[in-house]
Amino acid sequence: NGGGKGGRGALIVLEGLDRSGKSSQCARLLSFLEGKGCATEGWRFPDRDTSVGKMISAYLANESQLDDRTIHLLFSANRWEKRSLMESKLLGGTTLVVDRYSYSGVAFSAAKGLDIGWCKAPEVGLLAPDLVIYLDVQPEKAAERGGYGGERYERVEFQKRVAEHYHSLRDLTWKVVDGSLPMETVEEQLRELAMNCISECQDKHLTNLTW
Ligand code: NYM
Ligand code: MG
Repeated sequence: NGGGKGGRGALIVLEGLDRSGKSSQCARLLSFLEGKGCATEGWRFPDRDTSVGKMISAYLANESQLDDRTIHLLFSANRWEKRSLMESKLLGGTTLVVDRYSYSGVAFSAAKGLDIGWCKAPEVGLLAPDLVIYLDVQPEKAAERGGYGGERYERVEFQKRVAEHYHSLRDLTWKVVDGSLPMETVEEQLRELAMNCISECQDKHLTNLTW
């Protein structure tokens, strides 16, 4: 834990549209923190390795059809099934860099027209992040980057609605980083945010998402 003895790890979440650069930045941040001697793991949601995650993955690949509320609850269940491991890692001093979390859950489902309050409800009681970094990229710009893999939701019109919902979820604790800046600039900003967060959260208790 960055040299601090006995402190807990930080729960650091990266959010953003598809093709906003989250996954690359998570990987870069992870190797930076490891290089600093900080106990760190990279996580992502959906975690496609669990049995729930496999159902989600099949849905996203259009290999199965599921009712909108059903898939919403599966995404949430996929976080719940990792909650206790997440808590023990953090309490054991490991910082987690997480690619997507509850905010993806709410923003993507609400973009389909589901009620926001209904979407938030199953997330209550999951661990609250110490830091949420939103990689801000215009939907059109993200689409231009190419590499939408043809999964469900990977259409610019849909991503625009997701962006609006992300916008309404932002609160004072979010750090918005301009994801259209050069990769190295974004990387530098993330390093600083993460290092500050890790040192500050040492004396803070873990809390739950309330919403
Ligand atoms: N997604 C992700 C949701 O709709 N709800 C969620 O709770 C989460 C975590 O899954 N388009 C969507 C956002 C993405 C898709 O994620 C797959 P990724 O990071 O592209 O593997
Ligand atoms: Mg994707």
